[in-house]
Parts: sequence; structure tokens; C-alpha cells
Amino acid sequence: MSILNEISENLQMGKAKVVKELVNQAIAEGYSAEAILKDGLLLGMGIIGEKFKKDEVYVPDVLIAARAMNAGTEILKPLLASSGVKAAGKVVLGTVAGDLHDIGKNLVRMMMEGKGLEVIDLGVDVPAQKFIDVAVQENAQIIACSALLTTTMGEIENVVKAAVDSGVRDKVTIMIGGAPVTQSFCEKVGADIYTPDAASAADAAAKVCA
Ligand code: B1M
Repeated sequence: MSILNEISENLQMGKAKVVKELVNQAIAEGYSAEAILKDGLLLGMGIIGEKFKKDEVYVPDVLIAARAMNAGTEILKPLLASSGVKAAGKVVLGTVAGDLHDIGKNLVRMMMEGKGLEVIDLGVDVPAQKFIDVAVQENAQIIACSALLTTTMGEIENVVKAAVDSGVRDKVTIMIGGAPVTQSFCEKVGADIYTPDAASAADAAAKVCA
């Protein structure tokens, strides 16, 4: 079995310590951070997601797999930092209210930091108004919202409305993403930029702040 498959297998079993060791070993063997992320960690998380859908694994299994995923991505963090032109700017990032998924958000943070952006990470379950209050307080150019559930993606519209109601809609760029989110949803709720993955979110944010 290749080391990337071993990472995927151990992530699915929630063995965070082994995943950490294997990620370090893969780096030492010369695998790129992108390959370790895509063909090891994300592969394993995708399989867990499919099993979760079919009721073959349950919330605790997914939680320990998510912990192993985060342990692996933390090691990759400095390596995922892009070597491109560094942007200067501030982003307020979070997962919307009612939503506890943070792996994708954490990847977005890492990639944006890799572009030289300062990211204020509000965590998960962030109320719409909090995005606005912190962006105003910190004079951030971008509000970035992640949503993973069809039942929570509607919260993004509340963030846009809160920006309008607070009189700052023309001062911030609202970026959105997450598995159920699409370009047409972005247009429908009046957000500014939809990107499908963390790397393109970082590229787009860097352009906004350039
Ligand atoms: Co949940 N969950 N979950 N879950 N979970 C999904 C999302 C689900 C698709 C599983 C399934 O049924 N197949 C399903 C949603 C169905 C739907 O809404 N249509 C689901 C469900 C139903 C639930 C619960 C309701 C289950 C329950 O309790 N019965 C519950 C909800 C809790 C809540 O949030 N209130 C729940 C709970 C959980 C756990 C807590 C157990 C755990 C989260 C742990 C954590 O995040 N720390 C969990 C997990 C891990 C998943 C799956 C398996 C994996 C998600 C993930 O991290 N993927 C997921 C199934 C799946 O996606 N295959 C599932 C890896 C991550 C890198 O991808 O977050 O999509 P993702 O990020 C991507 C892009 O979307 C994008 O970039 C990343 C890639 O580069 N992106 C952005 C994300 N944010 C972005 C922001 C941007 C731009 C791009 O700009 C700002």
C-alpha cells in the first residue's frame, strides 16, 4: 500500500497520531503537500463522508476522522503557503450560524495565510452580525463565509443582509464557499465571490486585496 493510501486508511480509523507520523514521513519521502492533502487526507475524508451518508459510520467516527484530518493539515500548513506574490489585507472568516463543520474553513485559512493575508478566524457557528461587527472593528476588506449544510447555507444571505443593514455593504467583499454552495446561489443571495475550493478562495482574496 502506498503511503498516501496509508494516510487515508488511518484517517478513516481516526488514528491522529499515526496520520501525523505518516504525513511527516511522506514529506520526508518527497511527496508534495498538495498530493498528501488531495490523495491522502481528502481521499480518506471523502470515503468517510460516503460511509456516513450510507449509515455505515456514525457521528463519533466522523469526528475522530476529522480530528485526524486536522492533525494532518496542521503539519502541511507551512508547506501549503504559496510562493506567489504576497498580498496585504485582512479577512474575517468563519463557518455560518448553526454549522459546526470547520475542516474546509481551516483549509481556507491556511491557504489565505499562505498568500500573506491576515485572517481573523471566528470559528464555527458564527452569527451573521458577528461577521459584520468584527469586520468593521478590524477594518477588514473581506468577509469569508463557509457553509456545509443545505440547512445552514441560507445563513449566508443573513450575512449579506446584516452588511446592508449596518451600512457597510459597499466596504466589504463577501466571499462564500462550502460543499452545497454554488455560483448561482452566490448571485441569488447577493454575495460577491464564490469559489469551489480553498486554493481558489485564497487566489481570489489575494486579488481583492492586491
Ligand atoms: Co457533517 N455533513 N454533519 N459532520 N459532514 C456533511 C457535510 C454531509 C454532506 C454528510 C453526508 O450526509 N454525506 C451532510 C450534509 C448534508 C446536507 O446538508 N445536504 C452532513 C450532515 C447531515 C451532518 C449532521 C447534520 C449529521 C447529524 O448530526 N445527523 C451534523 C451537523 C452538525 C452541525 O454542523 N450543526 C454533522 C456533523 C458532522 C461532524 C461534527 C461529525 C463532522 C464535522 C467535524 C469538523 O468539521 N470538525 C462532520 C463531517 C466531517 C462531515 C463530512 C464527512 C466531511 C466534511 C469535510 O470536512 N470535508 C461531510 C461529507 C462530505 O463532505 N463528504 C459531512 C473535507 C473538507 C476539506 O471539505 O468542508 O467541503 P469542505 O471544504 C471544501 C470546499 O467545500 C471548499 O474548500 C474545501 C476544499 O478545498 N470550502 C470553501 C469550504 N468552505 C469554503 C469557503 C470559501 C471557499 C471554499 O470561501 C469563503
